[in-house]
Amino acid sequence: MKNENLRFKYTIITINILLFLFIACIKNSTGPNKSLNYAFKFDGIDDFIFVPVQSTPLDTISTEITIECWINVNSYPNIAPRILDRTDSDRGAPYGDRYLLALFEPDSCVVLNLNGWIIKSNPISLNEWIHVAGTYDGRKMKIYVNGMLQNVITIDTDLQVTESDLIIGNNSPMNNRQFDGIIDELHIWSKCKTATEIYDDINMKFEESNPSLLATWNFDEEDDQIIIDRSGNSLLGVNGISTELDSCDAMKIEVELPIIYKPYITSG
Ligand SMILES: [Ca+2]
Ligand SMILES: [Ca+2]
Repeated sequence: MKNENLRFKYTIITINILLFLFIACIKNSTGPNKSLNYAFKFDGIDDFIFVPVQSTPLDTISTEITIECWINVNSYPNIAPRILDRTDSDRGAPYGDRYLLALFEPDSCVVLNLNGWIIKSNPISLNEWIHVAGTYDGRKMKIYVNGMLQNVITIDTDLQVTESDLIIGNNSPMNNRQFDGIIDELHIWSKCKTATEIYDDINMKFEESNPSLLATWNFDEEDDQIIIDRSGNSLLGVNGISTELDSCDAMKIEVELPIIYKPYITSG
């Protein structure tokens, strides 16, 4: 009788252990895999990603725009390292600058440039992740860092369609605005996002979720030569000179993006 009780006890314990292991296994297989986030590291020398965008939905941008992404800046190899650049080189600066998001070395800040109109953020830190966003509603340009409004200027310009392609991490064809650092989760919207939307979306990944989302490159695909746009507009990018390995390839690396704590959003 005593042996039977003991056997019963051990059977119950074994079943509990197996049940625990089974549940742990299921949780593990269905839970979020935090390690699967990839970004591109640009060497500040000649790296770039080229995205052919002429005659694509990006040309529908006319009065409103939002450009946002995560960056981790290592250094300033030149006066204005490009995060994203779509310029019309035929028209010459500053009017050829249709839209771009860049760093500005003399002030150690981020700038949004629309048709030569420039708005600057406060100084940013090197070697830490920051989320940056630039918006335009047809009248006001705004720039945000980590969901905080940094600056507002009132301008009067339409965003002209330009016959040029888009470069991430550099300009083209001059190759003198190289970015030294990491870029991730880059989105272009045909609407002016509000401060609340920018903050709320900081940690979001988008996939064909919004008709005003014209391009979204999260760089999470395994391939490091063809860059996938997940907006539904199929704005595919090429890493470097070609889809072969080359010296201008940005390096795909695994990163963990930070969570922003205690947001402070200023309305403006
Ligand atoms: Ca990513
Ligand atoms: Ca390549």
